[in-house]
Amino acid sequence: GRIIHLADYRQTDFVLERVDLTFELDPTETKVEARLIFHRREGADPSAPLVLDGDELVMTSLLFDQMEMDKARYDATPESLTIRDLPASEPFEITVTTMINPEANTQLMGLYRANGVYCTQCEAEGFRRITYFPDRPDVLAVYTVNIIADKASCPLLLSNGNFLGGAGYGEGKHFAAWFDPHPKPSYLFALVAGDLGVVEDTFTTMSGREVALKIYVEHGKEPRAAYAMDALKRSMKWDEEVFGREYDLDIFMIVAVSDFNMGAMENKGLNVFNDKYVLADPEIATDQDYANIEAIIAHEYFHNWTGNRVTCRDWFQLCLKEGLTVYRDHEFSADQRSRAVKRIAEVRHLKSEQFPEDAGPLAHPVRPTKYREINNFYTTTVYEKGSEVTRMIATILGKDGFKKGMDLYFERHDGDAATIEDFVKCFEDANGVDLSQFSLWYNQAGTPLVSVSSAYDQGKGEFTLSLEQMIPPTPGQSVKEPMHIPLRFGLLLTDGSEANPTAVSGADVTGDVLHLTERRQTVTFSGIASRPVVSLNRGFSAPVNLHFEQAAADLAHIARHDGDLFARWQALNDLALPTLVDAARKARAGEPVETSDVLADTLIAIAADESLEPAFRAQALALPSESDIARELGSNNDPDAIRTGREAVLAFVANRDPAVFAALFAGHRTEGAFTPDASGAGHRALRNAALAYLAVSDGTPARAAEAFASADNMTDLSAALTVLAHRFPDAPETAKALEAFRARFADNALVIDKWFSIQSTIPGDGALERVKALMESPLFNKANPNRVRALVGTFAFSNPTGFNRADGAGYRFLADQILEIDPKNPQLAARILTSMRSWRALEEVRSDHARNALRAIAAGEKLSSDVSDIVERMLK
Ligand code: HT7
Ligand code: ZN
Repeated sequence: GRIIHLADYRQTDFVLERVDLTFELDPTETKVEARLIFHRREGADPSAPLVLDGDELVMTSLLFDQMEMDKARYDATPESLTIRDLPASEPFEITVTTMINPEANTQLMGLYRANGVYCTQCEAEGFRRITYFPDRPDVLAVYTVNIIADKASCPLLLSNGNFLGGAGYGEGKHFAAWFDPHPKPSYLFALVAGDLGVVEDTFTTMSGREVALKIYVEHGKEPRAAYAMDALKRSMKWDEEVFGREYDLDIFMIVAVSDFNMGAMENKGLNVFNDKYVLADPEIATDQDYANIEAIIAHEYFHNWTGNRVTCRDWFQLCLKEGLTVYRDHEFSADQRSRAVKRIAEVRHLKSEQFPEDAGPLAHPVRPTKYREINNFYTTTVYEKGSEVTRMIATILGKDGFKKGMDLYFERHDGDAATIEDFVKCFEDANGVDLSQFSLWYNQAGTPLVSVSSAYDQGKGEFTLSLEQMIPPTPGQSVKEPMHIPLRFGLLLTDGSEANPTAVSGADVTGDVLHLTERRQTVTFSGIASRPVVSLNRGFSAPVNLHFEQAAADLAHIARHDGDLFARWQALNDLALPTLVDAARKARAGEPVETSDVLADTLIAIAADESLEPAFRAQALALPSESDIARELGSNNDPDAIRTGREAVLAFVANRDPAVFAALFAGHRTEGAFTPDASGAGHRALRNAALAYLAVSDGTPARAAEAFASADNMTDLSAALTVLAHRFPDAPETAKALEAFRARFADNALVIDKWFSIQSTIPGDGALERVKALMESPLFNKANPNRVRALVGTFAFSNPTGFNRADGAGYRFLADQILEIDPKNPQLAARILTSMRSWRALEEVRSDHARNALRAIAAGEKLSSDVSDIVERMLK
């Protein structure tokens, strides 16, 4: 495929006024008739042809103003339809008919049929697989949709907007008509048809309109949609209260489907979800599943304003809707749960997913300037770093300033296809500020490194911070400008209170935010009576790496006393990382690992502190992961040594005071009926974190086996099974528990995915053989993306020692899988392949094997543009 450049953007020559679609659904021969009314844009070249996009299309008829079109006036290929000699100004009508095969659509883009349900996925460029169309987000039109289908197998016929009516239609068929009054781009089109059960409710908006809410799921699974419905109503209310945004149709529908490439899709009025993010009850869903459902339901709903009412001018602007909407769903979850705990989870995720992407061959700016395959830009950089950039705008402008900017954005751009420049300008205009330096966050890739040192002058009562920023080179960007980095901070005194400097010089400091804007800055705080401990980048106000050699005692002080709970967790993390990095180095050199009393004692003190919320204590107990350690090491990584070192530190903590863990395990059992709220989840998280440590100090599977046997919810059941499988893979108790779990949930694919994931992440050399054996299980289905992600994806992404086997067998296995998946589902293949994004940071033996595996993929025949784009960037 060719490379698309942001700089080449230009408007279309034709304006699309209306779209009328008629679908005659059939599993293998669906007929799509599209009536499109266009006029030439004022000022456009009067001789320019109309060029419509297609993808694997077969055209059976083409009419111009309802008359068969002269063959000399058009060219149709599967990839495009070009029509010449069109009117200079007056509107005209094109009616194009295509035939498509939903059964054969294994890519899951466009119209497909899986499990007997017809369903569409059009973002980013799926609509062109349905009909010829100007398939780009800046073409907005009003749609009418008619659906004709077999009445028995498809009693349900859904599309965007409001229901117009329906009736019988010949023998055994019926039809339904839908009208969406809101102009929309084609990527937000949706159609669903099939036989599904429904859960219904209503929501009364702030202006008093009643909206019908419907969630469609497989028959019999209706009770499992109750939590999603609850989350939806809370999302609708929150968007009214916090952003002043009201829903704008009479009906809002969600459909859960079992075959889906991503989490969910925000089609106007008709969101389509991966059923994994809808279905839940205590027997099948973990607390994490509930939290994910809440977040994704909110995310897709929030897109109604940030994405749908205000959409993107082109796909380079993807972060305009995604970064902003992730920020909104993060804020929603923070308001629904514990803000600090939510922030810790976000930062953990950002560091473990986005930071590696930004440090490797796939690094790209939050707003890229070129792409080959847009599907490959639905990345953690666009989503999560995009959200962090939005969060920084809120940090810089304050809550009210941010609100003013958002209000102006909705007022100015409702109904528009906007750009990042439009967005930033709203914050500038609403607040009278200049955000041009800040905008570098959208354009410069790479995680900034901020190096810090401090000095205290007792005589002068002055404390100085010296800061230096460096943005590492990334593909295509070797030289970078200094950025505007907002750092929240506090100066902690020995008694835990905060110093209030009488004066500050050397940087802009507003409230508790220090604005680092130059390459190097020295900031002096006056009137400081005793040496303070700096708590820097509180709340992770800026997505940067900090290099600040703070004494272990200072970090322990922050961990125990900071008023900001997030800062306490961060200090613990900063305390643990050097110990773990050193342990990995020692293990690599075959030397004994040194442990740390301060670390163990601080961890245990926080875990045992009953004044702190349990969810926070559970987060505190989770040591930085093997991939966190790998990232800190940076290069020449040996995953086995990293694990050996980490295991030694973990064993030291586990054996330091097992009675504390035993007390936590015993004291935090949740009794009575399960509730998926944050408080209950916190108790379970703390109890299960304690169980993981106890398994190490016990050295036997008895306690975990007992926990497995007595668990009365999926959170506890899967936690116990994980401890058994990961700590005692060969124990008979483990075999028994795995078999009991399989037998109990064999008819529930979503739960079996947990069974696959738990086993695919058992560390060590045996993992690959285990994964291969599981792929032979009758419960595995390589045509289903959730199954493939749960087994193959989880193995490659989350089993560092098993996947990165020194003999390279893990990489060769992945290469074979990618080549097998690619012809059927290129998006899925490309995404799983990104698990190798940090291959260059591996030690030489492994990186040689990894390179060879990547080359084997690159040499594959008929690679999709998705996979070839990723593999070529990784090898560059
Ligand atoms: N906007 C959606 C992104 C998306 C997608 C979803 C399902 C399948 C294919 C997809 N391609 C892009 C999801 C979201 O961010 O809300
Ligand atoms: Zn989104």
